[in-house]
Amino acid sequence: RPLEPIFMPKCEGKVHFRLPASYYPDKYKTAIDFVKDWITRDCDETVDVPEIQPPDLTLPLQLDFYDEFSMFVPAHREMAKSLIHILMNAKNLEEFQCLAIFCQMRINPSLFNYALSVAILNRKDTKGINIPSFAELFPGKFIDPWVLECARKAVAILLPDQRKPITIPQNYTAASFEPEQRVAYFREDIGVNLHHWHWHLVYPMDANDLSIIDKDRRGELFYYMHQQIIARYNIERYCNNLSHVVPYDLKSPIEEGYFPKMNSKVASRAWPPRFTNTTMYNLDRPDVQVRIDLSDMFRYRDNIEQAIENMEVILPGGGTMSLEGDKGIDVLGNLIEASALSPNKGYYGDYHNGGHLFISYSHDPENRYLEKFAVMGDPTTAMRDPVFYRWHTHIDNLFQLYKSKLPPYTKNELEWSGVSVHSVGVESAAGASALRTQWERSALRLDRGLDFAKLGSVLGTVTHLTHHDFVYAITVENTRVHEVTGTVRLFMAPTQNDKGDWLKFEEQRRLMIELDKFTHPIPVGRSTISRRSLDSSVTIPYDRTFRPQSERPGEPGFAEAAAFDFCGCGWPHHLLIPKGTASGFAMTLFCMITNWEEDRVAQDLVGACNDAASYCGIRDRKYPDRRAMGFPFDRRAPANVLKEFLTLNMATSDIIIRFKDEIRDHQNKD
Ligand code: CUO
Repeated sequence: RPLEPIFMPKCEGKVHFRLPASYYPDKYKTAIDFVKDWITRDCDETVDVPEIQPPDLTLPLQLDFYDEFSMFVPAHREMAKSLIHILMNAKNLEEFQCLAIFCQMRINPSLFNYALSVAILNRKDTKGINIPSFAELFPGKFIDPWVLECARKAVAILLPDQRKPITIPQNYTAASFEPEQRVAYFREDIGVNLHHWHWHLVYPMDANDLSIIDKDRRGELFYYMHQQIIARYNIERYCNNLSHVVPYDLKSPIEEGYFPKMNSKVASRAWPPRFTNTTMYNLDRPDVQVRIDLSDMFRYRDNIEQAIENMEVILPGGGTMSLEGDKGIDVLGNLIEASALSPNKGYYGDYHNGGHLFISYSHDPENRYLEKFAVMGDPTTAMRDPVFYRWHTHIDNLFQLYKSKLPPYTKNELEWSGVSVHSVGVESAAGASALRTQWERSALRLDRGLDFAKLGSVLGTVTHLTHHDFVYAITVENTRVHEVTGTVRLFMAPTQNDKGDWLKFEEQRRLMIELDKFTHPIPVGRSTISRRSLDSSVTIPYDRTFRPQSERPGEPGFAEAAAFDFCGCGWPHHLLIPKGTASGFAMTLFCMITNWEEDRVAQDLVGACNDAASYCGIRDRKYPDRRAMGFPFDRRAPANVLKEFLTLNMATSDIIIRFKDEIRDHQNKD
C-alpha cells in the first residue's frame, strides 16, 4: 500500500509489509522503531518486502519534500519525467511496488503521487489497480482546512463509532456580495476539480517515453475538454445573472481576486491569494528555474496566430507542417498547450502552461517574499479561481480562430438521407420538458489524507449541485429498406444570455454542452429511442467522485473502488445539468443522429473503461468517434439562428431547468 500518507496504518487489509532497513531514509530510522508496534497492532500477517537496487533519484530529490509540485513548472516536469521513467521501467509488478515504497518516503508527496499515478495508468501490469481519490489523499487541496483540523481531532480523540461526519462548508472563499461567488459552487466543486486533475493525469504533457503522451487525438481533446468546461461555466454564469467570461491575455490587471483559504498538507502553509487588479510582471523565479518575460509570451502568441492565419506551423529546421485536414486541430492543441508533442516549442513556446505560471506567480513574480505558486499553478486546484476560465477562454479563442478558417459543414456532410429525427424531449419527475436541480449532501472520507491516522474512517459531508434523473425520448424515422445503426448526439445550450437577449447561432454553438453520445439501432419505420441520463458518455457515475466507503472485499462499494483508475476521468455526474433558476431557465435540447458506419472506429472495447469517453477518451484505445470533437458545432455555419442550421436528422426542443433551493441527502441506489 505505497500510496498512503506516511505511517498511515499499513494493515487495513490485515497484512503488514515489513521493510528492510535500507528502505528507510535516515530521518525515519528512529521514528520507525517508535511507531512499529502501533502500526502493526491489528495486523494478522506480516509480509517481508525484498531488498532492491536503490534507483537514481538525483533529479526528483531536487524538489524539497515540503515544497509544492506543479506540472506547469518546466523544472518540475523534468523531475516527474525522471521518476515516471524509473517507475515505468520496473521489470515486474513486485519491483514496481518495491520502488514505489522506496520512493514514497523520500520524494515530495505531490510529485510522487503524480508520477506513481501516471505510471499506474500506463503500465500494462497495473491495469485495474486502484488509485486513491486525490481528494482523500490531499484533502487540503479541495476543502476548507478548518475541516481537516476537526478531522485530526476526531481521529486522535474519538473511537470510530463516536465520530460524527464533519460538515464541509459550501461558501467560504468570499462574501455573498462578491458577484463571482455566485458560481463558486461550480468552481470549487470537488468533482470538477478531481476531473480536471484526473484528465491531466491521463494525458500528461511530458515523459521520456513519448508513447505515454502520444495518445489518440490528445491535442484535440485538450482543446475540446477545456472548451466544454468554458461553455458549462458560461451557462452557470447566465443562470446566476452573470455575463459570459471575458478572455484574459496577460496584458491588463486581473480584476478578480481569489483567496483560496486552503492549507497545503505537504508544506504546512497557506495557498497564496491574489488581490483584485493584480498586474502581470516578468517572471524571475530562481527557486523553480523560471525566467521568462511577458514579451516572450506576446511573441509566442503572435507566432501562434500567424500559424493559424497561414494554416501551417514552422518547424525547427525551417520546414513547415500543414494545419489543414483532420489532424490540424490535434497538432494545434499540442502546440498551444504545449505538450512534448509540440512541433516547435522554441518558436511557439509553452504558451498555455506559461499563462498558468504567470498568473500563479503574479503575487510574487521575483520570489521576493518566498511565496509559492497560487492555485492556478496546480491542475488540482486551478479551476477554483475565476481567472482560470478567463485564461482558458483566451486559449479557446485561439482554437476558435483556427476553426473559423475551416469551411462550414455542407448540408451533405450533416444530413443522413433516409433517417430523420422528428422530436427530442426529456421526461423527469419534474414533468415533460422540464429538469429539476437542487443541492445534495454527500460523504467524503477524510482520514486517508491525515498522517498518523489511526484505524477507522472519519467522514466529511459536502453540499453540491445535483439534478433529478431523467430520460430522453427521441422519435426517429428510417425510410430505408433495412435497419441501420445511428450515432445519437445530444447537446444543450441556453436560448438567451444573462440580459435576456436571444442568442444567435454563433453564440449558441459555442455554448452547446455535450450531454451524451451513443450508438443505437434504428429499425425501418418510425421508432422511439429512450435513453437514461444516468448513462451519459460525458460523466462518471456518482460513486467515482464520492467514493464508496469500504476498501474491504465483500463490503458494498468495494468493486467500484477497484475501478477508479482511468475510469476516474470524466465529468462528475452530479453536474451533468446546469443549475437553472428558481423560476425556470430556458434551454434548447438538441439531437442529431448520424450514420454510425461513417462515425465508427473499428476497435475492441471489451474490458475498456469507456463510460465517460466524450471528454476523456478510452484507455489504450482510439477516440471512439471519427467526427471532429464537438461535431456538428465545432465549426461556424452561415445560419443566423439554430433553426436555420437544422437538417432532417436533427431536432430541437425547448426545455426548462428549475432549481429548488433545498438540500437532500444522497441516497445510495443499491
Ligand atoms: Cu487543464 Cu490549463 O489545462 O488547466
